[in-house]
Amino acid sequence: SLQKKKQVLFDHDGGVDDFLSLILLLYMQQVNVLGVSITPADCYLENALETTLKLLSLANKTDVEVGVGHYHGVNAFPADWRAKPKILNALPGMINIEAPFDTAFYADSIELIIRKVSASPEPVIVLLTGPCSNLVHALKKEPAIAANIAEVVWMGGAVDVVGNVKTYNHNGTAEWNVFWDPISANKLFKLGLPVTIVPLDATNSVPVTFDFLKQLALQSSFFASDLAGQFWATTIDTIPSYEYTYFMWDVLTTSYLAIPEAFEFENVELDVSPSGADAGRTFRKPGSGQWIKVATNVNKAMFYDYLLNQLKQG
Ligand code: AGV
Ligand code: CA
Repeated sequence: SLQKKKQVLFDHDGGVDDFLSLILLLYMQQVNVLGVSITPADCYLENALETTLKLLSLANKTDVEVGVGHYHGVNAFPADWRAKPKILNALPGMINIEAPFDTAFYADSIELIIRKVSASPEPVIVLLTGPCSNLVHALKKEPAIAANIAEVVWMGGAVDVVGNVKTYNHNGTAEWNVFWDPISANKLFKLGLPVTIVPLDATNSVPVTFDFLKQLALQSSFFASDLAGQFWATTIDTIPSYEYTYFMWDVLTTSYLAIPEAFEFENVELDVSPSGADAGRTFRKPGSGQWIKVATNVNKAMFYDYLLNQLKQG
């Protein structure tokens, strides 16, 4: 089409749905991926780098530069969650792809974000499917890049619903991406950037169901559908040990770039608790002037249809 492509910088944190988001993003017609940055939050950096490089290779997009984050948030993810995506690199569709995943070869995330946002002739959409630390640190180091950010799109928060953090000394009100580095999240909302969040309020309505996986399996002659089905299958053991269901958290957030019309939003003055028993809680704070565009609902049929269609690749 004649419409200009959206220039997107993607920072993910190596969870299974972060990689499903990367697959989706790499095949999105309306998007040009400027770079991919990894936050070592819901992953171990080496594994996540390897998976990222393999997926870029499979999509014939090895020209997309990758950056690695070295900052660690104050509230670590459980080690078994972080180790989980290691299995992705051993799947039949992934194991034989060469990927030089020595982290020393790759740019630091903060440097990558500053360089890519500064160099883009068009304002950039920064898509975050993990904590927001790399972006906030980049903005601190080089505040001028704010002028070339069109929108920050972030999977994070739980506004009017219960959070998903269940750990010691916490009251359960926070979502994990915010909780990992609540200080950066607190800063992000104070910067006056156009921020759109897709919180648990919206993602709770899109679980990864067996019905969806069965439909996906029926189109597994497409390579992307086959691979995505294998990725999702690796998440099944999280049921019901910690939470009842794995959700389309990051995948829904990424889909917003292509099907914004499927979403309902509310503009909310929002704040983040930086510490304490509710660290990482995203809460309404009228009068704060911290206006955030919050996804509150999604047209489920439109979303699942879009997803199934986009995975008909290869
Ligand atoms: O809180 C949702 C975020 C998303 O970015 N992540 C997973 C998604 O990538 C943390 C998370 C919450 N529950 C989880 C998570 C679970 N059961 N397993 C792994 N990660
Ligand atoms: Ca994630």
